[in-house]
Amino acid sequence: MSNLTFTMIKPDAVQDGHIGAILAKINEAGFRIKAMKMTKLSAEKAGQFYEVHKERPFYGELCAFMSSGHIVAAILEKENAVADFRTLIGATNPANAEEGTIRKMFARSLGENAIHGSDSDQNALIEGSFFFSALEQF
Ligand code: IDP
Ligand code: MG
Repeated sequence: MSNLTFTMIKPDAVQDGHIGAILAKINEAGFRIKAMKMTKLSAEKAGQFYEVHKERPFYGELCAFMSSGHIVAAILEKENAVADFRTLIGATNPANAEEGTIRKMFARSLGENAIHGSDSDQNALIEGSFFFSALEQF
């Protein structure tokens, strides 16, 4: 099992001024930041990142949203990183997310839900290398 996951603070949470509060929760939960940058996805790059969802009805909306503003991308390290981070961020729809989770606290809606977390060890590596070269990982 890998001890890495990948996250993005999404454009809604960046625009709403939640970068600091979200990073504090990530730190408090025991994750170490292995790589981090603020950047902006083109619509094409967002489409590549979310290619796995391209047949879903919300794909166009998702790519437009994810390229609408700045994001903060990071690789995080912790024992059991993927599962523990999914617990920390909460359900995809903030209406269904547990109290105290990042999505419950900071998301606007199902689509604009504040934060991404990888769903498997394999995807964590693929997603991390989408944003960061080996030289940018510490
Ligand atoms: P996840 O981010 O919790 O893993 P996924 O099912 O992988 O959820 O969906 C990826 C992203 O697509 C979600 O985080 C959300 O931003 C968006 N999304 C998912 N379902 C919908 C929907 O029904 N309408 C609009 N956007 C959605
Ligand atoms: Mg997902």
